[in-house]
Amino acid sequence: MDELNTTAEKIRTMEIRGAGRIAVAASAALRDYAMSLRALPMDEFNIRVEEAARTLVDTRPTAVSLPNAVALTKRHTATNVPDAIEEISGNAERFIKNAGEALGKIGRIGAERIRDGDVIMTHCNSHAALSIIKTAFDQGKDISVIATESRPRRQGFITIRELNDHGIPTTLIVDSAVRLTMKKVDLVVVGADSISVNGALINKVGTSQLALAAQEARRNVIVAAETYKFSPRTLLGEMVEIEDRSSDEVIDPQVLKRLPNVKVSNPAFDVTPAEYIDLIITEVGAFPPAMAFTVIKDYLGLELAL
Ligand code: RI2
Repeated sequence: MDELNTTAEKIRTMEIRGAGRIAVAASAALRDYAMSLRALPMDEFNIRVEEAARTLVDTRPTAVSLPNAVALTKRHTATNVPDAIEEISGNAERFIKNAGEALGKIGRIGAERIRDGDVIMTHCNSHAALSIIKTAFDQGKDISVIATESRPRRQGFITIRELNDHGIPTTLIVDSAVRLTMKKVDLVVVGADSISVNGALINKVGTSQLALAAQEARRNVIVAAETYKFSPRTLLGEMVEIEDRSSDEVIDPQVLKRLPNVKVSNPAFDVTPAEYIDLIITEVGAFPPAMAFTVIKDYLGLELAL
């Protein structure tokens, strides 16, 4: 369980981050852990796999990619341990391969929506959103990007480094400059941590401000999301939990200690209603948010809701 706990800790502390990456890391960790349980009797094996699955899922509450990846990896119909390990390993290999290929497909499908000369605003650091932007650039389109800083953890700095290394002209802005800067933007491209059955997007806090400003300025908002970022449990009325992270990410704890009347709230995500989203680009096609149910039913399976 040591290695699995190490992965869980890296996800919790965000050493491994991004909804897609945590899903892939969790799937691999569960596979490796299951393989280490070869000597156990079947019922003990199942109990340990369930415990490990819970440990991974409990690390971060918002990105549904994590429970989806764990559920898709752990399921098996075997009656003996070697067969169960084989099924789980196969599930993990499939999930990890599909997740990798999905990024390329999203890039190609999404790039169709980018025109020559477009100025694209993005928020935080999304591999799926960047795949669209990089693909459009690689197709020879003359594009540039406005990237938000994305406080408090400043994942925007990861984004500007990646864009810089790709040779894409990029402007960094602070989060509060989003509305003012929207005038210069042609469209917004962001990633997703979860998409609920009503087509609402749950993504890095501040995303809904980009969407509001885009709506006001009549700019399109495109979401880049693998199908495993759709939330089957929202079908049962479950709400996506918004992760509240430590105040240490926002303010020096020593400074806060000297301010007895001040507390810090640090929600890591926010919700953008479907009305603010024009298109969701997945690896199986581009969907309006109203088709979220179809994506869940046809590409994830309704049994994941249970
Ligand atoms: P990809 C990230 O969450 C951001 O909110 C980003 O938009 C989303 O995951 C999707 O990222 P965090 O882990 O899977 O930084 O597209 O909290 O890389």
